[in-house]
Amino acid sequence: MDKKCIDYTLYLVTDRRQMSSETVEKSVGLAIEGGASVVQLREKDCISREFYELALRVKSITAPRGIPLIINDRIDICLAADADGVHLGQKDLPCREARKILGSDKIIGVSAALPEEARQAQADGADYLGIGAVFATGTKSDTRPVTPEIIREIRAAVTIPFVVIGGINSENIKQLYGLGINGAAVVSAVVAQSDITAAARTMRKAAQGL
Ligand code: TZP
Ligand code: MG
Repeated sequence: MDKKCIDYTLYLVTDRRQMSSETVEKSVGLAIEGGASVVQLREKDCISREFYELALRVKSITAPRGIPLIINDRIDICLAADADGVHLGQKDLPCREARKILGSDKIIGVSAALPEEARQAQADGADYLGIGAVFATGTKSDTRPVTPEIIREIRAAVTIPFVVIGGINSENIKQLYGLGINGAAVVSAVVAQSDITAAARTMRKAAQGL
């Protein structure tokens, strides 16, 4: 996986509580078919053994298709399953410590809602940022609002790619065009839809306008 060539256009985040398919693997496969270009496995209530085994099953879908697999929060699961990277929030291990553990090849993404957090993440070796919440979302409760003005400031503050996240759909994303965003990270706009492939296709087309 060449970290420098990752296509962040449609960054799918999983959520088993919202998905319309029977398994996480199935929603991931259907979303990739519709154009998801990165997959983040996000499990909030999962024992370690299950998370690990699920990561292996999801990797068997993503890896042959050349799609990067990012593990939410868990550096240990990333290493054990040999996933492509991790995504860390501001309350998770600091990026610079994660980089020491993971080495230079793994992808590290960091959530940021302020230019200073974005700057710090880049200085600490982050490969990309997740910026949000840009719109109201029912998927995550403890979000901080990010305005287009803040997105502009973050774009000016860092050179690494970033995706936006939070309540994004194929209509409201148009309000974010022209801000230098590299991709859209979505949960409900894809995995909660009855036709996951069609939803991903529509979302991808909209995200290509960013
Ligand atoms: N981080 C910030 S908002 C969010 C996360 C994980 C949830 C995004 O979910 P949705 O359904 O796309 O609003
Ligand atoms: Mg986290």
